[in-house]
Amino acid sequence: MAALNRLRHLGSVCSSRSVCNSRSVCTRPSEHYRCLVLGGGSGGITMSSRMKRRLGAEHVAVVEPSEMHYYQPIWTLVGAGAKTVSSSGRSTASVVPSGVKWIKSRVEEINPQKNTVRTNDGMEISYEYLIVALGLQLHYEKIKGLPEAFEHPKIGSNYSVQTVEKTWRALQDFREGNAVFSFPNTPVKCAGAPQKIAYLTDAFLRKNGRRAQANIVYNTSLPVLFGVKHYADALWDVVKSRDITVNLRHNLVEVRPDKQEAVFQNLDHPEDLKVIEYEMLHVTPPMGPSAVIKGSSLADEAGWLDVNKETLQHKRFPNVFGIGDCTNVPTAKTAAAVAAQSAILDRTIRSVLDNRTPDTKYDGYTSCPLVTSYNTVMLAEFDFNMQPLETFPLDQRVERRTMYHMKAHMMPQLYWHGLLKGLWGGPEPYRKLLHLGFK
Ligand code: FAD
Ligand code: UQ1
Repeated sequence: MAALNRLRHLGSVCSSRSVCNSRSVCTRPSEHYRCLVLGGGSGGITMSSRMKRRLGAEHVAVVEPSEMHYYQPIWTLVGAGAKTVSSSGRSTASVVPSGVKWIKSRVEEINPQKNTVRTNDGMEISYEYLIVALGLQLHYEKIKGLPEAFEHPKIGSNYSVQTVEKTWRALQDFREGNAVFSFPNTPVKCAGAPQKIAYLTDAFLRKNGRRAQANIVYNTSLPVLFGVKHYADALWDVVKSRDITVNLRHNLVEVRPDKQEAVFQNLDHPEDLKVIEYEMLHVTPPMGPSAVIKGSSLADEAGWLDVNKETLQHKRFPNVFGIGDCTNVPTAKTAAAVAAQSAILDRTIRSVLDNRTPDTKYDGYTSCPLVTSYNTVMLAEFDFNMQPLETFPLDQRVERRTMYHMKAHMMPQLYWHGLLKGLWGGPEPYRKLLHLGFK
């Protein structure tokens, strides 16, 4: 139940930092930093490290309410039993760069006209430069029956730390019937993850001699299997060879855990509702912009942080910048994109500090290691135009063991010791080097 409440109230952490004098007059402490970073996830910690190098640790603060920082990309493997959830987390205290101030609060309001931010415990923090890295919000509650249905067995979701182990439980308990996977009708982070767990389920059931008793169904709201045709074509071969049923334009709208039923709406014929009985259900929740950004003048019409897609500088407030899932940068939302964006944003901010117009040009680099079994990955890498932008001079549509090794063993090290320390800005230099002499 505690886990459920956390899912319902992602964000209602509350404490009081008010200072009261002897006459019980309460004042709200205020602080000022040259650079204030909102959110201590992948983008926030990475930029805190880079800003510490640029400005000095004492001039940087990061606002983040969570005690723990998670490496979310590994949750795909946690849901399939190949990694433990504990291996995905470290304390926030250990990842905030030394000397940088960690403000353990939740941002409630951003006021870019006054260059201030207000937190849930009543602090007002002013800044010279603001970096917004608040990620996105999960909306399990937008599916009827959720999040309560997570109290029941046979249902899980790799998208939250509270539910990822439930996917593994459901997979182990699978005996006979439908294994059903969903993809919502909203932007999502790591758009490959909803289908990766379907491939891992296939591989697990084959390994355990139960595949013949299973009907694997991947229902996606999208009109395509994957947004980049180059990889989508190869993925269609994968689903065919694994005997996975794919239904496009099918959106999960209700879960009935008592009957083990999932209800999907056909988005092309909204009156058409299909009920499917499940033996295992993996839910990818609807996602949306951070409520704090949506409620501020920093948002675009849809609620995402409104930045220039090449420089990552805010379109109306030149001392405000954004990185990662919270922005309206039109590329797939991934940690790989955060890596490439961090190098760009560092250069943009250097230009602003030097009083020069930023001339940085982010190309939209993003990557999705498509796990297709317990030892293979198809490494998708692409740009704003949904064109492949591949690091290795190989046909990356091929499922490879080396790429699985990279995803499962090398990427976590690169994340904790490279990206978060501000030392990894994406593979562009290596791509250029490796493609010397190739077309
Ligand atoms: P986050 O890392 O989510 O950080 C946002 C931070 O903001 C959080 O720490 C949060 O607590 C904090 N916050 C939120 N609201 C407030 C507030 N009001 N005040 C203060 N702080 C707040 N990416 C890849 O590159 N490759 C992959 O293979 C991959 N697989 C994935 C698989 C899964 C199952 C998932 C869930 C994600 C995957 N990703 C992958 C995506 C990747 O994890 C995200 O794109 C990345 O973490 C985005 O970084 P971010 O800083 O924008 O957001
Ligand atoms: C990457 O840079 C990155 O960020 C650390 C990821 O997130 C976990 C990735 O999944 C990938 C694939 C990259 C890109 C790196 C290489 C070496 C292709």
